[in-house]
Amino acid sequence: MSTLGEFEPKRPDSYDVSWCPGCGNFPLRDALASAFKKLNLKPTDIAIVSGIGQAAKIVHYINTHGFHSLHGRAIPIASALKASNPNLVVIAEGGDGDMYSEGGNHFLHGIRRNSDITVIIHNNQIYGLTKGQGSPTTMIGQHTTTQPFGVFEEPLNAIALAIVLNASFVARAYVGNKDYTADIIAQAINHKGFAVVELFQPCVSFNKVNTYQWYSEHTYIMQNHDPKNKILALQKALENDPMPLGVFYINNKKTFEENLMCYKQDNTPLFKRSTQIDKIKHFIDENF
Ligand SMILES: Cc1ncc(C[n+]2csc(CCOP(=O)(O)OP(=O)(O)O)c2C)c(N)n1
Ligand code: SF4
Repeated sequence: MSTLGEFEPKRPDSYDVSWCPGCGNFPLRDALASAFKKLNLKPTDIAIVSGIGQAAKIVHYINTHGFHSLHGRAIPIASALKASNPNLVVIAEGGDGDMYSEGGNHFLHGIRRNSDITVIIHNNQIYGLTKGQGSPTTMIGQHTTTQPFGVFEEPLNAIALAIVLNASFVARAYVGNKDYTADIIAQAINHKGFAVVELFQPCVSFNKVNTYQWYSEHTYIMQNHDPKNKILALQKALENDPMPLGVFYINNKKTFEENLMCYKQDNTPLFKRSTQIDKIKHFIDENF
């Protein structure tokens, strides 16, 4: 049995967490650790890859393997990690800016590739780390540091987008409900394929509109929803107010790793195989 304590970061007592008091990243981190415990995972079973931003700092605040990478680049790095070691539980994390803007391209093509990874988006509907600019999910009309007259661009509906792209697993939760969030994360990790999990995560410092109370009043948990029905999933994803929470869509299909030629006859993880440097050198000498 694993315990929650195992996921506490191994740091001296004086170590400071730089998230603001009350930030929604705290309950999100607790829910993540609870999901690991629920699945009886050990810290060394898991690798979290993050981009850049407040959300992306999570790798420092939870005890697993961690890779704090570049803005918007968590998904390709996580995909490579999973391809190299399919036995690891691989999670990519970042904010709504990181995943949908700077990393938007990787979000689209990651869904198409279908690596067996879980992608967790901390959606606070604002750029937190850089102090409150409008992000791809900021609501129309909201006044921000860079949109003082109000946002006029259409917010991105990433849940609907993921469903349209035939993502393997698409879910959403709100971190104000930690147990439910932990349950959704656990389902996503258990799912074989690219699992998109968008988590509403209040930013108490720079988003004074989408507060804890706002999310409580503007979301609801879907009951008796059939996640195998794509049209129904899309209909649910298009509901604006209140916004549904739960597993919208499940589409079981072969993963990237299952499709890779190198694993067809030999399931030894790539990172354990010897590098045949002479063959590579010979190939380059012969062909270039
Ligand atoms: C390529 C690049 N563009 C911009 C930045 C500056 N930058 C750092 S974090 C960030 C926004 C992060 O917002 P989000 O991903 O929503 O995460 P949050 O901080 O809200 O958790 C930006 C624009 C950067 N580091 N690299
Ligand atoms: S700025 Fe917002 S997202 Fe960042 S730590 Fe503070 S409350 Fe959290």
